Amino acid sequence: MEKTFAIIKPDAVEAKNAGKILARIEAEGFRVVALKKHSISKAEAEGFYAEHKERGFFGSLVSYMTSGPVYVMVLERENAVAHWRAVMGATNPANAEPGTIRKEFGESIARNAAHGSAVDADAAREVTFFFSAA
Ligand code: FUP
Repeated sequence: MEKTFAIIKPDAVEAKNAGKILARIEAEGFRVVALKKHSISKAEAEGFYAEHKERGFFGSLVSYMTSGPVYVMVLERENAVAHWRAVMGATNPANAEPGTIRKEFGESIARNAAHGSAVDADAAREVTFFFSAA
């Protein structure tokens, strides 16, 4: 079994789509190992997205991620990292496959409803960023 880290982002929480996204997570066979509603601080957002700090969208990404509460989660299933990325769809909802979370719930590339770790090493780092070891 593999774990990944996921966020239901501020736009989706604000739009009351978190329940639908959680239902999809369960329908996809994930076990929700940990879940909390959390208001991300500016320092947390800057640290979490540090790899993007030189990008033009960094400031707006940080202000968006701190604009309202999110749900942070640890999800487990076989092939969890790749499967959650597939269920989320492409970063830009306009390019996401029909039926994916970002196609269904994302508003734009900046407000794209969900986050998922890109690779195993990121999942381990991102889980410990928001959760202490159980
Ligand atoms: P992803 O791994 O699919 O979340 O995508 P990235 O790591 O490339 O980007 C992280 C977040 O930065 C995206 F979810 C949204 C934001 N972003 C923008 O706002 N504009 C861009 O052009 C690219 C990414």
